[in-house]
Amino acid sequence: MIIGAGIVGANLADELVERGVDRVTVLEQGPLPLTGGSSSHAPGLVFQTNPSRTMTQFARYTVEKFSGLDLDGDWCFNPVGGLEVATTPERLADLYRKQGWAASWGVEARVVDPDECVRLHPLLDRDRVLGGFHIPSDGLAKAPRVVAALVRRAQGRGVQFRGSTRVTGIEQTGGRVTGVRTPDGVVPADVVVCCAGFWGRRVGAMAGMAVPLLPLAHQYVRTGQIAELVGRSDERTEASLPILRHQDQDLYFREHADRLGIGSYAHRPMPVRLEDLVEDREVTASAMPSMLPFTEEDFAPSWEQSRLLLPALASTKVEEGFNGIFSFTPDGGPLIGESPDVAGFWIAEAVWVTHSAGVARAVAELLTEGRASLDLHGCDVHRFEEVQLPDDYVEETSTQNFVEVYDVLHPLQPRLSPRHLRVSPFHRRQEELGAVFLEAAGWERPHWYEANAPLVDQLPEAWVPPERDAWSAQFWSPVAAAEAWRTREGVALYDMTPLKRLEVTGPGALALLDRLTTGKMDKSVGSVTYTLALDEAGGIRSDLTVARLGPDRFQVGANGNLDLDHFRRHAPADVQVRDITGGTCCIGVWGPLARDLVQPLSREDFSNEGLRYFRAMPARIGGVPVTAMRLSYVGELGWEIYTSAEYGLRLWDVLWAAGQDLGVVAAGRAAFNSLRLEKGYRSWGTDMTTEHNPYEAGLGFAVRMQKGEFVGRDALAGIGAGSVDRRLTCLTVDDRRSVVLGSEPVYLGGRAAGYVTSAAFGHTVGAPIAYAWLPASATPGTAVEIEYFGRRIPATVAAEPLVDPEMARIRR
Ligand code: FAD
Ligand code: THG
Repeated sequence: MIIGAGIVGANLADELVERGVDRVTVLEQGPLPLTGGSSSHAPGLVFQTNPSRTMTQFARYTVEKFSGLDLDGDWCFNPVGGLEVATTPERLADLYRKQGWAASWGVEARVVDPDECVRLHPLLDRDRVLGGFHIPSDGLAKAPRVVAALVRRAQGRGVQFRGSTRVTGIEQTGGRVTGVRTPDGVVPADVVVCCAGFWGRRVGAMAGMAVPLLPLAHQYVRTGQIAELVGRSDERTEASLPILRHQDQDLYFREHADRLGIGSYAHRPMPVRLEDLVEDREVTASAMPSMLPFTEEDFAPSWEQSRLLLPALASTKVEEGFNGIFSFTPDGGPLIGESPDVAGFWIAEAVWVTHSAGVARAVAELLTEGRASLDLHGCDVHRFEEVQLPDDYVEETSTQNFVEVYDVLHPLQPRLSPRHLRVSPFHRRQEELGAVFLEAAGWERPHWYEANAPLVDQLPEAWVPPERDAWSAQFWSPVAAAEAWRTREGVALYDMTPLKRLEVTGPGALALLDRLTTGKMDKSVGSVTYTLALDEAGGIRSDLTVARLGPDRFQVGANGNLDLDHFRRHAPADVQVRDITGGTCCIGVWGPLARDLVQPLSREDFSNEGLRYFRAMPARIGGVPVTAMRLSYVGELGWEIYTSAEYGLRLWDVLWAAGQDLGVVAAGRAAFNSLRLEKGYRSWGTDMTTEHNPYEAGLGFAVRMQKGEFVGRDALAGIGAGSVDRRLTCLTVDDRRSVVLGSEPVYLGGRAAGYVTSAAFGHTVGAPIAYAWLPASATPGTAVEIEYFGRRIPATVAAEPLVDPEMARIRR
């Protein structure tokens, strides 16, 4: 059962029948096929290039699929190409960054000069344009026609579509969906996928599911006739010039035969309350529930700007306009996933036309195969933390997303509000030390501490970091080099509180962990295991540490809320899975002097024999009850020291005071990320995802094939480190100074052959490090080039890890 016959619902019905699913029904509140939802008025610009690889792949599939569709011979996709223009130097630079994403994700595109911009789009004012980004395979999707074509095709293959049928409730028994309620009665269904677009929150609520999206209005107008366009395209072809973006002014343009359509994000955010919509009225191409009356004054500045960019508009005016409604989310990503409480109730919402076919294909794969071929972690509705689900958070952040939709955003740029949603117990001390905080999952996380600035002048010659370019210097400080130095040569305190922690307890806990991970879990109490959670196809869902704290009690160090959702979903009745992140805290005490700091504070034995590498024990440190785990993501001697939240500040103060003679520093995420890359430790979600198996990711050592059955085992049979064709590969930059940030394309023999996942300057090795997905043929010593803002930076494949391959530092 699919709710909603917009571009998402129609594509999903089509993808499901294509996979042999029968008895599919689509219920739609509006008439068919023009339902009155967002897809019924969308101008359908498809710009494929996106910072997210997954979103770009979704878009590529949309282009491919719609290109093969027509309705009675009329086009569904018009490949006019895409052109984004720059009118500021910052934007021009950003277009080069986009060119990099396109190359990384496999879209052919290039930055072009102003003359070429004008040749491609003759209406442009040559003097205003500094350059453009041209994507020949972008174009226009005719969304209402795609819906009509897909409805027809799916009907022909047995899908039932019922228009004018509103879903008013979700029926469930014993935590499973059984059907949906409509004014005509209950329609039974064992699987329900809600594709209700911006109505999604309302339908989600019927199943008790939080759907973090906000309906916002966005202005779109059509001009009168433009002399320069007469004769170029007719009503049937509609357009021949590339779709155009003028992101410096939050505008986009397309042709409607001899007129232009202009969309604007430049106006004030206009959140929409569903209660205020006029529903149940006739739907025509110009009047429907998802279209609000045009507010002309909001468009005035955009009209001015449009006329500056396209002087030909001087001879015409805005002839008609509307404020159209669609969905925004806290991070701009779509919302895909199954309800945690009502099995069989799924959503696929906050999806642009651009990504619609790709999202539908992924959902169809999830429903038929249990997994999607593309990495969905940025789309999964369970990526949000509890604090990110309330209405005020969703409204504020989604509105911010609307405002910033076309802004040039640095990958580390934090939102300014809401902040301070979650702070660790040491927050006050961190502020006193001049912590520069960025935000993740609602947590305030120190990136470096200004109190360490004097150490920069004391850096030994070999540790002095090179100057950075202005872009990579943002949200970075040379203080990070000092903190890395003190970690490798002294001792440092890291706030590990935001690391997601789950407690898995109960008689079935061991069996559950054994089944869901690749490691041997039946080890002695006190063992800690680095392990992987795989999907059925052997793709990496997460990498975890599992500490056995009691026969039936485990503490799992996880990567995020998706892990919580995964474990909860699979936990039988005799296992409890609890998120203990908030009630606890953690300090990583790491460095060659870590033992000198900790041992005098405790009567427990912190010697190498007393607590071996990858072992955990309860202890008291300065009178504070803790659990100490001997492991280190930065690759140094030391422990993760956990305690409950109320002792956190005391723990920090005790360690801090005792460390003064040893020159202890507080260190932040910037140093942390650099140190972990030097040690070759992967970061799930960035370095590897469900798209990669453990051998490709260099994590085969964490897979115990001999242990017996576990999820993903069958898929790995016969695969090994030697049989993969691509690998997560360590690169160092040859000039030892050009830093890259991630997502850049990597060229091998002059051809784009892969892309950077994580990158950082390696302070210990004195060179920038980049991890990249590359063909397995790129073995150590291979020369490659990384493209950064259009510049090719020579780099070399290195044997990894770069620091302490013999584990001497960590095991002493
Ligand atoms: P919809 O098309 O809204 O479909 C949801 C359907 O669910 C509706 O038909 C609705 O009637 C039905 N429904 C809701 N509740 C119920 C219920 N209780 N029972 C039964 N049925 C129900 N995207 C692009 O990619 N490119 C663009 O150029 C572009 N331009 C845009 C311009 C404007 C002005 C606007 C407003 C949006 C634009 N978008 C664009 C975004 C795009 O239109 C939407 O993201 C997309 O159409 C959403 O598709 P959907 O299928 O999720 O939602
Ligand atoms: N600490 C804890 N849990 C975690 C992380 C952490 N869970 C999520 C994430 N981080 C997991 N990532 C890693 C990556 C590497 C290591 C630990 C956690 C690590 N690896 C050793 C190595 O590769 O040499 C493992 C050696 C072994 O298996 O014995 O230490 O930061 N609590």
